Amino acid sequence: MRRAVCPGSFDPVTNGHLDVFARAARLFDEVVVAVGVNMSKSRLFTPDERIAMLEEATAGIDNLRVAGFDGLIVDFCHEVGAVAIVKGLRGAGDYEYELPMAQMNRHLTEVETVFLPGAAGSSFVSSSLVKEVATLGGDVRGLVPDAVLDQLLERLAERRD
Ligand code: COD
Repeated sequence: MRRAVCPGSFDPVTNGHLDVFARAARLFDEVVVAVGVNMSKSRLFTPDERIAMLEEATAGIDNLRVAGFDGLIVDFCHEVGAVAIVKGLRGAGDYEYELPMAQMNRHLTEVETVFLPGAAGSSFVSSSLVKEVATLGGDVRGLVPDAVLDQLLERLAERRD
């Protein structure tokens, strides 16, 4: 069984993330989407809310499950028996950010990182930009699953009240 982990904050999950999950699920026997904390980012949704949104959005992928994790991603990989971390690369900026993490994770363990190029149609999409545009009243339909869009607009409305 070749198992891979797709880690991220997913605050919230976007269609760019979902594209990476679907492709990882075709390459590996099982994919675990791991919801973690990025200490340099502020969050809009709790880990439980993000996990629930991911579970709904990935329900159609049979060999994928969603879990939360604390601590080092390589420790989580060992816990679930994963041989690889799969990440999407949208461009040079992602590569600069991701390469040292991949090298550090390889330094710490034997876990490899596999990079998948972001799909041309969704490489401009990030959770941060989706939140910023939606906060300022822009239309982010089609960039996140419909159920996520509803929860995003609801959360932003609560924050405005
Ligand atoms: N298309 C393709 N890929 C995309 C897209 C898109 N449109 N949007 C995002 N991605 C990719 C990102 O490049 C990233 O690889 C992944 O999806 C997740 O993105 P985010 O933004 O949800 O997640 P991050 O980058 O905030 O997550 C960071 C982690 C939580 C994974 C990281 O901080 C981590 O591993 N933390 C655990 C602690 C640890 O082990 N630290 C040491 C690391 S060496």
